[in-house]
Amino acid sequence: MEPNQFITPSQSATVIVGTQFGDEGKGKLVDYLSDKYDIVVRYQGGANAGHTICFDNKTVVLHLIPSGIFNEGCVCVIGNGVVIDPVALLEEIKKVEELGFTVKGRLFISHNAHLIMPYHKLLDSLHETAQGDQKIGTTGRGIGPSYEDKFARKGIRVVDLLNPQVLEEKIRENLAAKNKVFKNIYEKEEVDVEEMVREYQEFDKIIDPYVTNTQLYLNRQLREGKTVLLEGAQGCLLDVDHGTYPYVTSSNPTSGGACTGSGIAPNYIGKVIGISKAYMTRVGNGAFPSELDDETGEQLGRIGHEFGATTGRKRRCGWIDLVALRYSLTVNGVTEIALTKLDVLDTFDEVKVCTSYMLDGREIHDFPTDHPTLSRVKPVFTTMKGWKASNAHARTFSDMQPEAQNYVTFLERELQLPVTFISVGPGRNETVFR
Ligand code: 2SA
Ligand code: GDP
Ligand code: MG
Repeated sequence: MEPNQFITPSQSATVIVGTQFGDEGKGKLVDYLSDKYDIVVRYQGGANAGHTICFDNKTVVLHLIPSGIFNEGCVCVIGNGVVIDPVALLEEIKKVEELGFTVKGRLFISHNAHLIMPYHKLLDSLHETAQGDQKIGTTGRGIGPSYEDKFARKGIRVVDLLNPQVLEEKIRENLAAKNKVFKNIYEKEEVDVEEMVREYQEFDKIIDPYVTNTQLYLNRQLREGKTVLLEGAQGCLLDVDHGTYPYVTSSNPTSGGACTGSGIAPNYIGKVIGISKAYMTRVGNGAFPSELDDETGEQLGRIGHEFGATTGRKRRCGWIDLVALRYSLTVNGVTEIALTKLDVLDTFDEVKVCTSYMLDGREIHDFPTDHPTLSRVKPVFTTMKGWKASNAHARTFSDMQPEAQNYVTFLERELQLPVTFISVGPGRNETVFR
């Protein structure tokens, strides 16, 4: 082979990663950017995610299907790193089709993705109840127990749905073990194995048209010059390795997870867009240094409609935390920032930014990832003048209120990265693109 025939990876894959505790507005950003990409891929998590997209006076929440599905020119892929509840997936396919969009031929599911079975959801809720005050505050969608089985090498995968015999064996084997737990530990009734085998064998023909070897498909498409957008779920601070463990989800939302969860080779990744709210929220338990347990926090939640897109739970609110963000930008190799929900700050007299923490009388600038230490830090805030006016109609940076511009440039200076996308409302067009 001549040297000029060697293949140079194109770096035409972009990752969108949540830099906080999730719900930064990934659905909106992915939907907005998807017309610039050929393929959109979900790479981790499952139906715990709730990604909201607002277009044509409609608000749609997606849990599993990538947020590029409302752009007909875009192919969507659910990667091997996602845990799929087939019942939830089929419901979602139906919902998207009812909205008038084509799904067949545009959605591909990795044959290697693991399944969420009904016993995973049951275990999720039993574990949580048993933990009492120490509970994680999961979404109850069976995420943790499904990933547990994956890593214990007992999981049932999408490909198994296509082989009735293998599927039956795996269900029997898994349920025999789980039923012991239900009966002996939780004193619950056993789950009926025959019924589950019958129910899950029926997915075979329905799911078959969507299943493919997505690892090979994606790498081949990239090699042929196609562009790929990787859509993270949750956020860096919920990452099982890099987040506020144990108050995390059971996967890797960080940009590294984009490769393991899709099979895309790392040298295809060019940009990593880190998405952050102009303030901060968390749903579920765990430390949150810049949390506002007062009327200001309530106000942020009220104006920002901060309720879980999957469970409807109230989200905790606080000011933006640059200690956490700097850590997150580093761990993810973020190359540019997308700032969302700036409009939520429109009515505040002043806006605060957490720039460091106090720990045992010392000022620190590095984010402690061990939870007991993080729980003890106290935020140090810089106060900025609010803009007290709407930016909803701004489409360029210069259209924005001067104090809002100041806020953005302050963040850029502190974080040493450009803010290239500013969202000033939930709608597709309510966006300043720089
Ligand atoms: P799980 O269910 O095992 O992944 O829960 C573990 C922790 O991860 C958090 N988590 C989330 N945090 C923010 N948003 C998520 N999606 C939904 C949304 C949440 C909802 O879009 O609003 O509706 O409640 C999400 N998914 C998981 C979870 O709260 C636990 O802290
Ligand atoms: P995701 O999980 O990161 O996709 O975010 P969610 O959909 O869970 O939560 C984000 C919420 O904020 C959704 O209700 C969006 O419609 C909404 N949203 C996104 N961007 C903006 C914005 O710039 N302003 C306002 N007011 N709402 C926004
Ligand atoms: Mg969400």
